[in-house]
Amino acid sequence: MPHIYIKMSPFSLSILRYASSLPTSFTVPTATRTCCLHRRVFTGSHTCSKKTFPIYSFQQRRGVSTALNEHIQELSAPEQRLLNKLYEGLIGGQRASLAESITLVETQHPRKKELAQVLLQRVLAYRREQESQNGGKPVAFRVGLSGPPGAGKSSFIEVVGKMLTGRGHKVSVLAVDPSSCTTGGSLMGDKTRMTELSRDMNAFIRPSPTSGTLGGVTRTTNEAIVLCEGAGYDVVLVETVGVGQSEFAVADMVDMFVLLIPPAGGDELQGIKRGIIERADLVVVTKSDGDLVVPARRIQAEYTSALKLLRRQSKSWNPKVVRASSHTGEGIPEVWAKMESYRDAMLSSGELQGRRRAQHKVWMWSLIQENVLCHFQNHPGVREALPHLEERVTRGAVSPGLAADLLLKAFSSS
Ligand SMILES: Nc1nc2c(ncn2[C@@H]2O[C@H](COP(=O)(O)OP(=O)(O)OP(=O)(O)O)[C@@H](O)[C@H]2O)c(=O)[nH]1
Ligand SMILES: [Mg+2]
Repeated sequence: MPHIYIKMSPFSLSILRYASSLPTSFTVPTATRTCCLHRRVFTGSHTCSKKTFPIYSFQQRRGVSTALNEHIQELSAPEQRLLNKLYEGLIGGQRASLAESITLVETQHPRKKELAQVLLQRVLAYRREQESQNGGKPVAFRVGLSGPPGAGKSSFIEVVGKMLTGRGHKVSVLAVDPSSCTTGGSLMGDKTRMTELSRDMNAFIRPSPTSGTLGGVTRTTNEAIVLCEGAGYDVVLVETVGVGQSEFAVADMVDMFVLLIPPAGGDELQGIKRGIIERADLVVVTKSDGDLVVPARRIQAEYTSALKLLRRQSKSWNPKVVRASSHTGEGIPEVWAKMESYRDAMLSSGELQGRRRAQHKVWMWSLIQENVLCHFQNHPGVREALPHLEERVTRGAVSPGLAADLLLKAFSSS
């Protein structure tokens, strides 16, 4: 059934994207197998057992490992050269190579997508090596920053970023823009607002990709984080507006999640979801300067008591509420000091490493969900039956449960 093989190729590749970071005792045969294949491409090591794909059998045609092996051997000489050039440039810390590599992971082009995965596997292997040299601890610190539109996120990142590069850090800033998924437009004009940081040679700013679903944008952000770390950026800041689901997606890809809140009236704060306050490791009340100091203090007190009522997320850290002003710089070093103490506490308790491991699983499942749903919606049988069934469900002529069963049956019958 060649058509299934073709359909499964990107699917299996997506699932296996992160496979090589799994422990060697991991027992999903496909994951282990592709991991081996990818490693073999770059290191020439490892032989793999040839098992069949656990769900879909390709025995009639050939095993998946052979198919993927072919896929990798198909890399042409120019493709090999491109990947080598990108990899060497990237780990050498060249910004142009990093930018080009991120463009590659953002691409919709099927072949380039495959090349991106090969590059990513290699960067992951390099990063794992660095981590093991660092006593198994992550070498970079990932911080997610979210808050309502206009909360002062970009201004805060600009000031903190400048301070950090001044202290010898290499800082990268990535944006997850929920508006890019629906309108193709940009809700956050980030690059323009970080004028100084964007000129800093030790900073790398990457605005959000301008198209795709939230799933797609978050996938590429996860991958861009890996690439930034490979390029030697030891602080990765991810900005997102507190609209839609993007802030939850960001909370699932960082070591520390920071909520920025402006000293505004009650109505504006209504929009902040309770669920996201629960995820915050730190709340920063922004714009604490001039006339805004008094409301900023009030908001700080309100959030401090609100946080006390929430369930603790971590054994080694209690979420805190601090005030800062990006305009005067007041409170900025203190905010970073809090972030560092969070990182130190979480690293020494091992919680940070545990969180990253759990995030790998979340990441894997979100890829699976995205891919499976895509396959489902594009399945000829489903596409044929869907309009009719949807119409009947809307009319109440068929129960949603029955319609779902029928569609799933259509999907699995061929
Ligand atoms: N008074 C004062 N104003 C600030 C401060 N930080 C930011 N602002 C102002 O708040 C407005 C929004 O700032 P941004 O940094 O762009 O906010 P943002 O949260 O990144 O905005 P979006 O990305 O559009 O959601 C701008 O007009 C800033 O000048 C501050 O510390 N004090
Ligand atoms: Mg912004």
